[in-house]
Amino acid sequence: AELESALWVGLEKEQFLLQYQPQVLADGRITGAEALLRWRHPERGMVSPAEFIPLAEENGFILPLGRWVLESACAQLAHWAHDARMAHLSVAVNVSARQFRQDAFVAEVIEILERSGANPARLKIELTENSLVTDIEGVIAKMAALKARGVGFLLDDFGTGYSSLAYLKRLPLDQIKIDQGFVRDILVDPNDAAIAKMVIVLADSLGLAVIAEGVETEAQRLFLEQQGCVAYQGYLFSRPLAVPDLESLVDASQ
Ligand code: G
Ligand code: G
Ligand code: MN
Ligand code: NA
Repeated sequence: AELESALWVGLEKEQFLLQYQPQVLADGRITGAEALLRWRHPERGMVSPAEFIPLAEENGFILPLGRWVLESACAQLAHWAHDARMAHLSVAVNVSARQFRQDAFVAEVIEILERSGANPARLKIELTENSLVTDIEGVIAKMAALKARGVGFLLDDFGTGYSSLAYLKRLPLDQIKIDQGFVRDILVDPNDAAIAKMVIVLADSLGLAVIAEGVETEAQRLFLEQQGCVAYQGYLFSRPLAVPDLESLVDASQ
Protein backbone atom coordinates (compact mmCIF):
# COMPACT_ATOMS: atom_id res chain seq x y z
CA ALA A 1 0.00 0.00 0.00
CA GLU A 2 2.91 2.31 0.73
CA LEU A 3 4.51 1.63 -2.65
CA GLU A 4 1.12 1.99 -4.32
CA SER A 5 0.49 5.48 -2.99
CA ALA A 6 4.10 6.46 -3.69
CA LEU A 7 3.54 5.51 -7.35
CA TRP A 8 0.53 7.84 -7.62
CA VAL A 9 2.46 10.65 -5.96
CA GLY A 10 5.34 9.93 -8.34
CA LEU A 11 3.12 10.38 -11.39
CA GLU A 12 1.64 13.55 -9.94
CA LYS A 13 5.07 14.98 -9.11
CA GLU A 14 6.65 14.02 -12.44
CA GLN A 15 9.14 11.59 -10.92
CA PHE A 16 8.96 9.22 -13.89
CA LEU A 17 11.22 9.58 -16.89
CA LEU A 18 12.22 7.66 -19.97
CA GLN A 19 15.71 6.65 -20.90
CA TYR A 20 16.49 5.54 -24.44
CA GLN A 21 18.67 2.57 -25.36
CA PRO A 22 20.05 2.68 -28.92
CA GLN A 23 19.24 -0.03 -31.46
CA VAL A 24 22.07 -0.40 -33.96
CA LEU A 25 23.10 -2.08 -37.20
CA ALA A 26 26.32 -4.05 -37.68
CA ASP A 27 28.15 -0.91 -38.88
CA GLY A 28 27.21 0.95 -35.70
CA ARG A 29 24.55 3.19 -37.21
CA ILE A 30 21.73 3.90 -34.76
CA THR A 31 18.29 3.28 -36.28
CA GLY A 32 16.14 3.65 -33.20
CA ALA A 33 15.89 3.40 -29.45
CA GLU A 34 13.86 1.50 -26.88
CA ALA A 35 12.18 3.76 -24.32
CA LEU A 36 12.80 2.39 -20.83
CA LEU A 37 10.91 3.70 -17.85
CA ARG A 38 12.70 4.98 -14.75
CA TRP A 39 11.35 6.26 -11.45
CA ARG A 40 13.45 8.91 -9.75
CA HIS A 41 12.22 8.59 -6.18
CA PRO A 42 13.24 11.47 -3.86
CA GLU A 43 14.51 9.12 -1.13
CA ARG A 44 15.14 5.80 -2.85
CA GLY A 45 16.91 7.20 -5.90
CA MET A 46 16.48 5.54 -9.27
CA VAL A 47 13.99 2.66 -8.97
CA SER A 48 13.95 -0.03 -11.69
CA PRO A 49 10.66 -0.83 -13.41
CA ALA A 50 11.29 -4.46 -12.49
CA GLU A 51 10.47 -3.37 -8.92
CA PHE A 52 7.14 -1.67 -9.62
CA ILE A 53 5.71 -2.86 -12.97
CA PRO A 54 4.43 -6.15 -11.47
CA LEU A 55 2.53 -4.25 -8.74
CA ALA A 56 1.35 -1.64 -11.23
CA GLU A 57 -0.01 -4.42 -13.45
CA GLU A 58 -1.81 -5.95 -10.49
CA ASN A 59 -3.44 -2.81 -9.12
CA GLY A 60 -4.17 -1.07 -12.42
CA PHE A 61 -1.68 1.77 -11.99
CA ILE A 62 -0.10 0.51 -15.23
CA LEU A 63 -3.00 2.14 -17.11
CA PRO A 64 -2.23 5.79 -16.26
CA LEU A 65 1.50 5.03 -16.13
CA GLY A 66 1.49 3.27 -19.51
CA ARG A 67 -0.44 6.18 -20.97
CA TRP A 68 2.18 8.57 -19.61
CA VAL A 69 4.94 6.45 -21.22
CA LEU A 70 3.21 6.59 -24.61
CA GLU A 71 2.62 10.34 -24.30
CA SER A 72 6.20 10.99 -23.32
CA ALA A 73 7.67 8.80 -26.11
CA CYS A 74 5.38 10.37 -28.74
CA ALA A 75 6.25 13.89 -27.54
CA GLN A 76 9.93 12.93 -27.94
CA LEU A 77 9.32 11.59 -31.45
CA ALA A 78 7.49 14.79 -32.43
CA HIS A 79 10.39 16.83 -31.06
CA TRP A 80 13.03 14.74 -32.91
CA ALA A 81 11.09 15.12 -36.18
CA HIS A 82 12.45 18.70 -36.28
CA ASP A 83 16.03 17.66 -35.51
CA ALA A 84 17.93 16.59 -38.65
CA ARG A 85 20.21 14.32 -36.61
CA MET A 86 17.35 12.46 -34.94
CA ALA A 87 14.41 12.49 -37.37
CA HIS A 88 15.17 9.02 -38.76
CA LEU A 89 14.96 7.25 -35.39
CA SER A 90 12.16 4.92 -34.40
CA VAL A 91 11.12 4.64 -30.78
CA ALA A 92 10.04 1.31 -29.30
CA VAL A 93 7.69 1.45 -26.31
CA ASN A 94 6.98 -1.45 -23.94
CA VAL A 95 3.26 -2.02 -23.49
CA SER A 96 2.17 -4.39 -20.77
CA ALA A 97 -0.49 -7.05 -21.22
CA ARG A 98 -3.08 -5.31 -19.07
CA GLN A 99 -2.58 -2.04 -20.90
CA PHE A 100 -2.89 -3.67 -24.32
CA ARG A 101 -6.00 -5.64 -23.33
CA GLN A 102 -8.02 -2.48 -22.56
CA ASP A 103 -10.86 -2.04 -25.02
CA ALA A 104 -9.84 1.59 -25.45
CA PHE A 105 -6.18 0.86 -26.19
CA VAL A 106 -6.33 1.55 -29.94
CA ALA A 107 -8.32 4.76 -29.51
CA GLU A 108 -5.90 5.89 -26.81
CA VAL A 109 -2.82 5.37 -28.97
CA ILE A 110 -4.41 7.14 -31.95
CA GLU A 111 -5.41 10.06 -29.75
CA ILE A 112 -1.88 10.33 -28.30
CA LEU A 113 -0.33 10.17 -31.79
CA GLU A 114 -2.66 12.86 -33.11
CA ARG A 115 -2.26 15.20 -30.16
CA SER A 116 1.52 14.89 -30.11
CA GLY A 117 1.95 15.15 -33.87
CA ALA A 118 4.33 12.15 -33.82
CA ASN A 119 4.71 10.17 -37.05
CA PRO A 120 3.00 6.81 -36.37
CA ALA A 121 5.51 5.08 -38.65
CA ARG A 122 8.27 5.94 -36.15
CA LEU A 123 6.45 4.28 -33.24
CA LYS A 124 6.98 0.60 -32.44
CA ILE A 125 5.02 -1.18 -29.77
CA GLU A 126 6.78 -3.98 -27.90
CA LEU A 127 4.42 -6.66 -26.69
CA THR A 128 5.27 -9.69 -24.60
CA GLU A 129 3.91 -13.13 -25.32
CA ASN A 130 1.59 -12.79 -22.32
CA SER A 131 -0.29 -10.04 -24.17
CA LEU A 132 -0.98 -12.31 -27.07
CA VAL A 133 -2.12 -15.66 -25.71
CA THR A 134 -5.74 -14.83 -24.94
CA ASP A 135 -8.38 -13.58 -27.37
CA ILE A 136 -6.21 -13.87 -30.46
CA GLU A 137 -8.93 -12.42 -32.71
CA GLY A 138 -9.12 -9.31 -30.54
CA VAL A 139 -5.34 -9.03 -30.46
CA ILE A 140 -5.13 -9.26 -34.26
CA ALA A 141 -7.88 -6.64 -34.68
CA LYS A 142 -6.09 -4.19 -32.37
CA MET A 143 -2.75 -4.70 -34.06
CA ALA A 144 -4.31 -4.35 -37.52
CA ALA A 145 -6.06 -1.09 -36.58
CA LEU A 146 -2.79 0.47 -35.44
CA LYS A 147 -0.76 -1.02 -38.27
CA ALA A 148 -3.17 0.64 -40.69
CA ARG A 149 -1.92 3.94 -39.24
CA GLY A 150 1.69 2.87 -39.69
CA VAL A 151 2.54 1.74 -36.14
CA GLY A 152 4.93 -1.23 -35.96
CA PHE A 153 4.78 -4.21 -33.58
CA LEU A 154 7.59 -6.15 -32.04
CA LEU A 155 7.43 -9.32 -29.98
CA ASP A 156 9.60 -8.87 -26.87
CA ASP A 157 11.04 -11.71 -24.81
CA PHE A 158 10.28 -14.26 -27.52
CA GLY A 159 10.79 -17.82 -26.36
CA THR A 160 10.29 -17.09 -22.67
CA GLY A 161 6.48 -17.32 -22.60
CA TYR A 162 3.73 -19.56 -23.84
CA SER A 163 2.93 -18.40 -27.34
CA SER A 164 2.93 -21.11 -29.96
CA LEU A 165 4.34 -20.99 -33.44
CA ALA A 166 0.79 -21.20 -34.78
CA TYR A 167 0.00 -17.91 -33.00
CA LEU A 168 3.15 -16.30 -34.22
CA LYS A 169 2.19 -17.05 -37.81
CA ARG A 170 -1.17 -15.31 -37.44
CA LEU A 171 -0.05 -12.15 -35.69
CA PRO A 172 0.71 -9.10 -37.87
CA LEU A 173 4.12 -8.54 -36.27
CA ASP A 174 7.01 -6.62 -37.84
CA GLN A 175 9.89 -7.77 -35.68
CA ILE A 176 10.91 -10.34 -33.07
CA LYS A 177 13.35 -9.57 -30.30
CA ILE A 178 15.74 -12.32 -29.18
CA ASP A 179 15.58 -12.24 -25.41
CA GLN A 180 18.72 -11.36 -23.49
CA GLY A 181 18.34 -14.63 -21.57
CA PHE A 182 19.40 -16.47 -24.75
CA VAL A 183 22.11 -13.98 -25.71
CA ARG A 184 23.90 -13.95 -22.35
CA ASP A 185 25.47 -17.41 -22.66
CA ILE A 186 25.19 -17.76 -26.41
CA LEU A 187 28.90 -18.55 -26.79
CA VAL A 188 29.04 -21.17 -24.03
CA ASP A 189 25.60 -22.79 -23.88
CA PRO A 190 24.76 -24.81 -27.01
CA ASN A 191 21.05 -24.76 -26.13
CA ASP A 192 20.96 -20.95 -26.03
CA ALA A 193 22.90 -20.81 -29.28
CA ALA A 194 20.45 -23.25 -30.89
CA ILE A 195 17.44 -21.23 -29.72
CA ALA A 196 18.90 -17.96 -30.95
CA LYS A 197 19.64 -19.52 -34.35
CA MET A 198 16.15 -20.96 -34.48
CA VAL A 199 14.56 -17.56 -33.76
CA ILE A 200 16.62 -15.93 -36.52
CA VAL A 201 15.66 -18.59 -39.09
CA LEU A 202 12.04 -18.52 -37.98
CA ALA A 203 11.82 -14.73 -38.23
CA ASP A 204 13.37 -14.87 -41.67
CA SER A 205 10.97 -17.50 -42.93
CA LEU A 206 7.98 -15.56 -41.55
CA GLY A 207 9.25 -12.38 -43.22
CA LEU A 208 9.92 -10.66 -39.89
CA ALA A 209 12.87 -8.53 -38.86
CA VAL A 210 14.86 -9.66 -35.84
CA ILE A 211 16.79 -7.79 -33.18
CA ALA A 212 18.96 -9.26 -30.42
CA GLU A 213 18.97 -7.59 -27.01
CA GLY A 214 21.42 -7.86 -24.15
CA VAL A 215 24.44 -7.91 -26.48
CA GLU A 216 27.40 -7.17 -24.23
CA THR A 217 30.45 -8.35 -26.19
CA GLU A 218 31.70 -8.11 -29.76
CA ALA A 219 32.03 -11.92 -29.80
CA GLN A 220 28.30 -12.28 -29.04
CA ARG A 221 27.45 -9.73 -31.73
CA LEU A 222 29.63 -11.48 -34.30
CA PHE A 223 28.08 -14.87 -33.55
CA LEU A 224 24.61 -13.38 -33.97
CA GLU A 225 25.66 -11.71 -37.22
CA GLN A 226 27.00 -15.02 -38.53
CA GLN A 227 23.56 -16.51 -37.90
CA GLY A 228 21.94 -13.73 -39.93
CA CYS A 229 20.99 -11.19 -37.28
CA VAL A 230 21.42 -7.57 -38.41
CA ALA A 231 20.09 -5.45 -35.53
CA TYR A 232 21.36 -5.29 -31.97
CA GLN A 233 20.77 -3.66 -28.63
CA GLY A 234 22.87 -3.93 -25.50
CA TYR A 235 25.63 -2.60 -23.30
CA LEU A 236 28.21 -3.30 -26.05
CA PHE A 237 26.77 -0.28 -27.82
CA SER A 238 25.22 1.70 -25.00
CA ARG A 239 23.30 1.60 -21.78
CA PRO A 240 19.89 3.28 -21.73
CA LEU A 241 20.61 7.02 -21.96
CA ALA A 242 19.08 10.34 -21.01
CA VAL A 243 17.90 12.25 -24.10
CA PRO A 244 20.89 14.63 -24.42
CA ASP A 245 23.33 11.70 -24.17
CA LEU A 246 21.46 9.78 -26.86
CA GLU A 247 21.53 12.85 -29.09
CA SER A 248 25.31 13.16 -28.68
CA LEU A 249 25.81 9.46 -29.39
CA VAL A 250 23.65 9.58 -32.54
CA ASP A 251 25.56 12.65 -33.67
CA ALA A 252 28.90 10.90 -33.14
CA SER A 253 27.81 7.68 -34.89
CA GLN A 254 26.72 9.30 -38.16
O1 G B 1 15.11 -1.13 -18.23
P1 G B 1 15.10 -2.31 -17.32
O2 G B 1 16.05 -3.44 -17.59
O3 G B 1 15.28 -1.91 -15.92
O4 G B 1 13.61 -2.91 -17.42
C1 G B 1 13.17 -3.91 -16.57
C2 G B 1 11.86 -4.44 -17.08
O5 G B 1 10.89 -3.38 -17.12
C3 G B 1 11.93 -5.00 -18.50
O6 G B 1 11.15 -6.19 -18.51
C4 G B 1 11.28 -3.94 -19.33
O7 G B 1 10.62 -4.50 -20.45
C5 G B 1 10.27 -3.34 -18.37
N1 G B 1 9.95 -1.98 -18.75
C6 G B 1 10.79 -0.94 -18.93
N2 G B 1 10.12 0.19 -19.26
C7 G B 1 8.81 -0.17 -19.35
C8 G B 1 7.61 0.53 -19.68
O8 G B 1 7.60 1.71 -20.02
N3 G B 1 6.44 -0.17 -19.63
C9 G B 1 6.40 -1.48 -19.30
N4 G B 1 5.22 -2.10 -19.27
N5 G B 1 7.50 -2.19 -18.98
C10 G B 1 8.69 -1.53 -19.01
O1 G C 1 12.08 -6.89 -21.08
P1 G C 1 12.84 -5.90 -21.89
O2 G C 1 13.53 -6.54 -23.03
O3 G C 1 12.04 -4.70 -22.35
O4 G C 1 13.98 -5.36 -20.93
C1 G C 1 15.04 -4.62 -21.35
C2 G C 1 15.95 -4.51 -20.14
O5 G C 1 17.25 -5.03 -20.42
C3 G C 1 16.15 -3.09 -19.68
O6 G C 1 15.95 -3.05 -18.33
C4 G C 1 17.60 -2.78 -19.97
O7 G C 1 18.15 -1.91 -18.99
C5 G C 1 18.23 -4.17 -19.90
N1 G C 1 19.41 -4.28 -20.76
C6 G C 1 19.61 -3.66 -21.93
N2 G C 1 20.80 -4.01 -22.48
C7 G C 1 21.35 -4.88 -21.63
C8 G C 1 22.60 -5.62 -21.65
O8 G C 1 23.40 -5.55 -22.57
N3 G C 1 22.81 -6.43 -20.59
C9 G C 1 21.94 -6.55 -19.56
N4 G C 1 22.27 -7.39 -18.57
N5 G C 1 20.76 -5.89 -19.52
C10 G C 1 20.48 -5.07 -20.53
MN1 MN D 1 11.47 -4.39 -24.30
NA1 NA E 1 13.14 -8.43 -23.83
